[in-house]
Amino acid sequence: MLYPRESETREVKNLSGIWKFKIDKENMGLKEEWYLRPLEDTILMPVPSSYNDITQDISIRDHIGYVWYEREFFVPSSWRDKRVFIRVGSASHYAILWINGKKILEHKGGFLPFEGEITPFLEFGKENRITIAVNNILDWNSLPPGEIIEYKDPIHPEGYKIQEYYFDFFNYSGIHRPVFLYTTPKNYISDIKIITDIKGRDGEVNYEIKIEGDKERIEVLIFDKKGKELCKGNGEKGKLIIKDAEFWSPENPYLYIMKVNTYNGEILEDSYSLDIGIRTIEIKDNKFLLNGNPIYLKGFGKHEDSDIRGKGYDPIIAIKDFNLLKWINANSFRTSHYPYAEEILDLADRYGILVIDEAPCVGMNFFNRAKKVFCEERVNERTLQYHLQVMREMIGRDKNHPCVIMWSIANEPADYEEESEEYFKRVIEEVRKLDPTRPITIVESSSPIETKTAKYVDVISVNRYYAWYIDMGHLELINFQLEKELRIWYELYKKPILLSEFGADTIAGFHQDPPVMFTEEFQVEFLKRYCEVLDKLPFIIGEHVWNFADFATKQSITRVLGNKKGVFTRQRQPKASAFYLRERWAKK
Ligand code: GCB
Repeated sequence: MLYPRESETREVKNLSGIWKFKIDKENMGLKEEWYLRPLEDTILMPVPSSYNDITQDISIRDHIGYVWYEREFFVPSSWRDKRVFIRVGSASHYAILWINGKKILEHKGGFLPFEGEITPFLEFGKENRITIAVNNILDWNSLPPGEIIEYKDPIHPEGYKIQEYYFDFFNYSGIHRPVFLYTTPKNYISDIKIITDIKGRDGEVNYEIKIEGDKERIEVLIFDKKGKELCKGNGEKGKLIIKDAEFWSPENPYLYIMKVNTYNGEILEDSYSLDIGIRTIEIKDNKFLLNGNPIYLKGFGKHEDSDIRGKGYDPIIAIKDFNLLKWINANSFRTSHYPYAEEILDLADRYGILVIDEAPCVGMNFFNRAKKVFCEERVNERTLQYHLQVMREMIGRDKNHPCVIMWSIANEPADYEEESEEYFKRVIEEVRKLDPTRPITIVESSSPIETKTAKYVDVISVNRYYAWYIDMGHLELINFQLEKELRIWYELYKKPILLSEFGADTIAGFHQDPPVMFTEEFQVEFLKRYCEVLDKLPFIIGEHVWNFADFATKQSITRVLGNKKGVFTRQRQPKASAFYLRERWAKK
């Protein structure tokens, strides 16, 4: 799927802004066909944003089920002979979209875009109405999974239910990413796939173009940053060589511009431009190679999360976060625990930050292992089919970003269960088919002996919390326990290992020396000891601290106003550990 971009032949209208909004308290909207006429009794709601923290109304924050969004938009008469598309960046977690009362689209999955053509349903030269119903319910066939628990006991009122989920971030809901209208000509470029390679000092760009409609003459051009044309090709498929190329890397995130033009005779029919980075990725001798050179990953697991906006995309927070990543000398992050807005990947391409792109497969695990996850009533064949669909959508969207260096297919699933093996084997097979160029990882909380999946991946990612969840406060055990376990991982699988999570909740401004849990001193000491171990082990390819910033979670006695493992506060101010990491990563 191509991101909406303007060109000689395309126009884009951003429908982000203030929409009308209504909570469907009794979940009656579909039955009462609210989409047929303008919504009544609405309040105002920004798009993109989560709706949960925008009002003072607790029933909106904690609503389970449908909410409705609506706005008018003007379609110029000049668009009459074009195709018009609507594209929603994401709506968490299930959405139905109507234009002027006609159903156009339905989409399941809260972290990936969906789009469709709306030309026949539009009034040209007039106002049109868009209605989107968004449902935030999670079940065992959604990703992430969840379940509605209805209490049937004397201490709860009859019919009382909650949305339960087993992942550690707040189930923010709403339209989280921008909504665009865009036009294309009748015959248009619907997809571009590129794979780059390096041959000596030259860069190779292999491209594949998909056209919807009549196949016209296709021309592919590559320009340097300054707009100088470097090479040119023809046809749907081909290879272009850039002589003496600049290769994309964190130190030099050089982006070329690839422009695809289609012609009807001599007349330009469609044109689409894409930023491309030339780089290679390879796992060799237990090293992660970028452009043939070993690279050590320094960075974080992140979240799309900030005050008031929740999971709503905000360029202000996005740029601040990239500035902080650069300031702290990080070179990478994982999109824990779902694919982030494509706008974020565009920025990572430009800032030279490497990204591990993670599927929204999180919370497939119970604390109580006696309760099975992979079974007919929970994660079953339907969940698997949906997981495969999500991988197709995610790779379809992100395949051309040079910043994306690895696919993570799940975070901490119950992969100690026998049935999980077949499930993830099939996910991995699908991902390899979709993209043979990038390595695959799965993020493990299972032990090296229990996991049924580690043998199938290229890089083993391990989340560990010694001295936090295990032997709480016992900093002195970290070196012994971590080193011992990491060596076992390596001995058993002989694969490179990323420590993908390690961290300690820390309340900014809490101090005690000698350190105790929750103080800034403890977080520094904790991270230092983990790093001492990592520095000793040659098969470690990187360290991602949990988490970049404090973030919201559901309410629980183990979370005080959310998860506080951030190296930055939720307002993006540094804790003491930020200065420690900054110094360490400057030298690493
Ligand atoms: C984990 C999870 C992450 C949690 C973190 C924690 O292992 O992957 O989502 O937030 O631990 O802080 O407990």
